[in-house]
Amino acid sequence: MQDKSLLYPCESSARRVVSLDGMWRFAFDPQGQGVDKGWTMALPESITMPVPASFCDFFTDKDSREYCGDFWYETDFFVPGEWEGKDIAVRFGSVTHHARIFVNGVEVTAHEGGFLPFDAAVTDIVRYNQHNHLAVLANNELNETMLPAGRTTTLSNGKKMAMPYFDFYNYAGIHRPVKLMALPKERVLDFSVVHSLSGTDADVAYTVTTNGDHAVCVDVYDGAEKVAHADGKSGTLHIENVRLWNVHAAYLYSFVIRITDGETVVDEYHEKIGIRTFEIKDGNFLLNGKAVYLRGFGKHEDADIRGRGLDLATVKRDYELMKWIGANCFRTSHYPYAEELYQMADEEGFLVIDEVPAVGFMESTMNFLSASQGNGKKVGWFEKETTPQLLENHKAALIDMINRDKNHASVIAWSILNEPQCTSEGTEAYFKTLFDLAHEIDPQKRPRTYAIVMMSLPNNSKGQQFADFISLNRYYGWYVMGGMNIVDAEAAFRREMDGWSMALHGRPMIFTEYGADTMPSEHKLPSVMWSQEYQNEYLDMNHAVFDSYDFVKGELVWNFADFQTTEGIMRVNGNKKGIFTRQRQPKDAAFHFRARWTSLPVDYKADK
Ligand code: BDP
Repeated sequence: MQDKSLLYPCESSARRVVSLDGMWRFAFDPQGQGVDKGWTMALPESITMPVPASFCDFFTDKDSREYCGDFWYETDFFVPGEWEGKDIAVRFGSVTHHARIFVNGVEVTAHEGGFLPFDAAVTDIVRYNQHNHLAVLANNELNETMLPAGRTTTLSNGKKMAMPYFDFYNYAGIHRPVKLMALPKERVLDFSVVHSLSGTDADVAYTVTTNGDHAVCVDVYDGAEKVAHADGKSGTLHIENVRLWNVHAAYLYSFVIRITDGETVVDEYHEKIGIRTFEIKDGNFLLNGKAVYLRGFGKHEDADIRGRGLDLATVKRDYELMKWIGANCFRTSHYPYAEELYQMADEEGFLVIDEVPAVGFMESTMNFLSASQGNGKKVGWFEKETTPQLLENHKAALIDMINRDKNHASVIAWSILNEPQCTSEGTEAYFKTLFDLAHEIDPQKRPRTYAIVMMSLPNNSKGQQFADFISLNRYYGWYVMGGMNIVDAEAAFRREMDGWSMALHGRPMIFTEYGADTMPSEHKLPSVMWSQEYQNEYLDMNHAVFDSYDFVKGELVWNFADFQTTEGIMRVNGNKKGIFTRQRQPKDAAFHFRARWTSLPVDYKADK
């Protein structure tokens, strides 16, 4: 199967999907000897390992939890005889960070990047009506051409250690569902939709890509009722009296794409799609033509025990909490999340800023975890020997993210980097390539942004002119002038905002990060930093600043919940800036946000 497709697996009259999730077998391979020793066919010694999950937090010894290098997963899967004549593929939601896939001992594919899906074509290798062997050789080392960026060091005992340039734990493993698929030889590879509204009706311009020449048609259903039909690989679907997708009031239509040969259905693909428009106009975010003020979080895929592995129970709890608190938006900091999260956002009416894993693009000066260990250096990130390769990897991840997520109503914008070092000469060329690419491949031409680090100001941020809206990560009153100094922090913050007001040229600004580490155990009157009282004072100051600048059109606090990081003197078993604990219970600040976000009008500051 040559034809790459990032479509989410679906069952239909022409397609079969079987989950391969469950208890697999697992082994570390610190010497990198597995391939030579035939581990592709069977692991000589293995332990059990659940899929999907990070392997790290199951272990009770530190060497295993912190393991860095090659590791293997294996399982068996059965291929039904009635699938003969179809194309067979194994689809991984994600494997972090590098993966080589072997079926019955034969290498079928390899993939770079730990946060996006890929397929392994196995049609010519599988044995029908029999069990087949599936092995995954993965690796979690970091380097500077990767997204996310970091490096790998070797300790005096010979063991490797990951040195992330980013502030989240380097969880690794098979993080997302694994599926076995039987697909028709001639099939839908991709499709896209672009919505426009006229009065009470909608026009959905669509394009379908297939690997054949047979006829294509698209039907749209509202429940059981067919509401639109069009023939051809591209065209327009007209929906009368459309029920639009909206914030906290989602509505999804069922799109069915068919390839037909006379009366015979060759392929059939289903997807639920919300119809809405999203644009920036006159400094506002407009959803279906109406202004919306963004409120919500920067998040992580992170939870006890399973690490970064997809856990639908945690996903459900997170959405319930986000509804309770009055949020309407989140950023997938700092990587594209599992597809199931965007499906939930579509169902629940949340707005998503989708971020590619371009994080750690700064030589450790801002990465205090590393800098605090004496590794801080100042060089331009986009003038390094590694930059050309990094750019290639960045482009590949951006293309796959946009292609994967482009039809979600919930996805309103692309975040192309988080906190890059963007003051040096190479920045502009690097940024331009990626911002142009995002525009070129997204049929809906969603706005593009990147999260701008502290000290990157309007006069020294070389990439900011490419952003359709400005996203700031700011920590006035935490990293900068915290505690009693918060008065000066506010004054400095306002000075910076005055500077930005001259550089926006009509673009809206949002905060993609602001927050204060807070131990749920600590209360103190009057406050001290790290206490719950200080978190609220910090938020009051920040919100007062946001409220006095009309061009601020959104606030995404850092972070939804406490999350695991590398150990270090700046972190107490993880980052504690959560508004909820890692176990998803509220800190005092959660009630603070609930009061604010449920009372701010949907279109707060719209007429300003
Ligand atoms: C920013 C990063 C984020 C960190 C956060 C923090 O974008 O990943 O977790 O600061 O320090 O620099 O809490």
